[in-house]
Amino acid sequence: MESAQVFKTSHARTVCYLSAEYLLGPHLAGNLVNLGITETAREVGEELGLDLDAILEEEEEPGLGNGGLGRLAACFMESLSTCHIPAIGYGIRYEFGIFDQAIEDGWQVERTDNWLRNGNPWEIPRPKIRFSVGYGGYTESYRDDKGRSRQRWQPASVINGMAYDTPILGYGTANANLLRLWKAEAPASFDFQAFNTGDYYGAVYANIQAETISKVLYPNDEPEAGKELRLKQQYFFVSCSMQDMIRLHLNTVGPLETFADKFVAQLNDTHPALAVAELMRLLLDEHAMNWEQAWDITHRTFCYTNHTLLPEALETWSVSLFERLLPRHLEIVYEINRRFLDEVRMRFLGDEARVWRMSLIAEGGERRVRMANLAVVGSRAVNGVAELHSALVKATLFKDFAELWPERFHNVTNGVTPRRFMVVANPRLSRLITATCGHEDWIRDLERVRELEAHVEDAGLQEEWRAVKRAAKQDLAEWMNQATGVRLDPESLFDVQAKRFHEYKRQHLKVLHIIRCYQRIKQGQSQDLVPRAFIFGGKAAPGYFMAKLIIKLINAVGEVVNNDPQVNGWIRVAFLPDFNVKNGQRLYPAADLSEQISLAGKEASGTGNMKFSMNGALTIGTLDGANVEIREAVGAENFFLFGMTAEEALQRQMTGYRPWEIYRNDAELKSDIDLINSGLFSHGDTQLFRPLTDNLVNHDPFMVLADYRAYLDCQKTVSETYKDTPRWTRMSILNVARIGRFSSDRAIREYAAHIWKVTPKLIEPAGGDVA
Ligand code: GL4
Repeated sequence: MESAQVFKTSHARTVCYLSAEYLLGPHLAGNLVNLGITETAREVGEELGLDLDAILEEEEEPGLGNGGLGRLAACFMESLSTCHIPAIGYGIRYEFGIFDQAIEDGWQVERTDNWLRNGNPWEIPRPKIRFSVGYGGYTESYRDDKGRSRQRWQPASVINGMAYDTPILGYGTANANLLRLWKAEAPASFDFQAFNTGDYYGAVYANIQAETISKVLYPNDEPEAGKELRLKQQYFFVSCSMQDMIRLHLNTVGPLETFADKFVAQLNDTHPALAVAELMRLLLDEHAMNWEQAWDITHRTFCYTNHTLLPEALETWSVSLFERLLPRHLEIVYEINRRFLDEVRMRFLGDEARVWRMSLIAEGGERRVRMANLAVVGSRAVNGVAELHSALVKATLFKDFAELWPERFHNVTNGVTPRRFMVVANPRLSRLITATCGHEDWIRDLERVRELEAHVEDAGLQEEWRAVKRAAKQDLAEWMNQATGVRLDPESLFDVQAKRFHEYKRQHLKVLHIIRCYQRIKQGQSQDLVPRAFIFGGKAAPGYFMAKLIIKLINAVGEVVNNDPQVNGWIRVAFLPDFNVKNGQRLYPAADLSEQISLAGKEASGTGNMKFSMNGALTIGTLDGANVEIREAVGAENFFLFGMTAEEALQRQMTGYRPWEIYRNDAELKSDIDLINSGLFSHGDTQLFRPLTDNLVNHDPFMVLADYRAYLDCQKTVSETYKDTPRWTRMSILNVARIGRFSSDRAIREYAAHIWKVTPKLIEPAGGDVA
């Protein structure tokens, strides 16, 4: 309340983060850390006979996101508060977040995530903050009281959005920002006409329809777009948010002419890109501005972050669906496009092919609205999420736009919050860092973990460092045994790949490595190996057949490997079910090796790579996403690099990639794939994994086979290095010591300075004290 009051009265410039996803994770532990009262809470709990850890275990996490993109939004909200930047996070209060994953007979099974079942003590319902949102209907021209010709929208149906606020605390500060999530509801009274004519059920049904809009999160990471309800969701939250921003502005600052000075709105990917058209509509139709004025404000308000280059994740909506749902917005998009394409034509005389490529409307075949183009045209800044990704954004996806507006394109490399992913997740390591550096300031200024570097040769520190890792591995082993019955040996190398399942992330490359280890041990060639526990975690989109088959394959290989006494002392395979924020917090501290093995050019950034490294895991990875910068930061000698570069991969695709030739020419690879096809992992069923193996041999869109040999060679280096315990420990310490750049505080400060042009506003605590 203090923050809200100060931001209001001081007219502080405010960041509005618009995101369809927030993967928050449990609140309690994070809030205790940020208030500096974890130990106090523990002691008070003890006096009352309550065990704090048991209480923390109980908390149901709000899983309102799929993966990296949603978790990034959560880290950013926490860093915005920590960095004292006035901000509001806008999103959707899904009644059902990301599904809970169970594993049955090795297959992923989805269960609904009923996170609100026992209520949600963290949110504040705001019944007075409600907006109506229209859909469908038609538009019409009319003359206003000054005789000017204007356009207005008569929607066919209207629903309400109500605000639910969750305070997001910063670390060691009184600053708190709001996460404002919208819940869809029927308008106050239901259809009385239907009610009066006796259609009671029909009238209530319409209400139920309204509420479906915020019912459930679409469970696709890198989604395949096109669902009508998803477009409704997007418009719903964007419309409520824009109306709320206008309300706030009118209530505090005043005239809308200064709207873009008060607010900057960050589009988290294209999911909220409709906000560009919605703000235009509100300014033109509801606030009677002319086009030039409205466009100037809109264009100065928005900035857009691109999070993926995968073509299937680039949102487009069929013009016919768009028109049916949002007829007024389509008119506005057409007018934006008309003016924009005139600009392109003037700049590139006669280049109609370029005009065709840049248009907000894809022509030829079914006409579609291109949301990414709308986001770029409607924003004053566009950024990618890692250096490589931002370069590819300019060179490929938005090449034409970067030629037209080079100054509009930026990079801001992602980061993650050290409060959750170090202090909360790994208290032992955090204590050791604090003891070694002699202060806790690294928690708010992660660059200061670099002070560890001075102690890297200290044998005492090395010893304690190993003990910390060992204890985390012991914890995870116990948890795993409870959850899955798989026994892991804490003495073995914990080799972890945890992230959403997607072919481009190449979990199947990891599986081929496991099968190779298995065969080598069976053939008595284990001399190059070290005992390893292969640990996977991650969800597959429920409709993504290949990803689900890879999960099944992992579990199938695990069943054979874990039950074969001949290899048991060497390797184990475990699948941690229901990878989410809470389970991630168990995993990151326990990892020795972090698998970041996507095909170069495909992973925009990755953030798991940062979380593992922060917890002292060494990375085996390709030159993809933020791996490139992590390797630069921690030192090439402390990173296991393998595989093609993005450029090499592209070259090879273009000159004709023939995976079957690799398959035929590499005897070990062939025998690994053939072993899958033999039915060994499927109780004799030789067909079960065929879709996967046939695809690898014949198409291999993510070039698993091309990187197989390099990956195995690199894994050999990993094993050799692991045998040299002091060396591995030094590398681990250096990974943590040099990871400071990858704090989300740094990312937020870059956005604030270069993109948002917003300055911190420190809140002085009123009354009570903040640690
Ligand atoms: C993602 C990227 O795939 C991931 O590399 C990135 O770290 C994350 C946050 O920027 O965004 N894009 C989509 S879509 N989902 C993601 O996780």
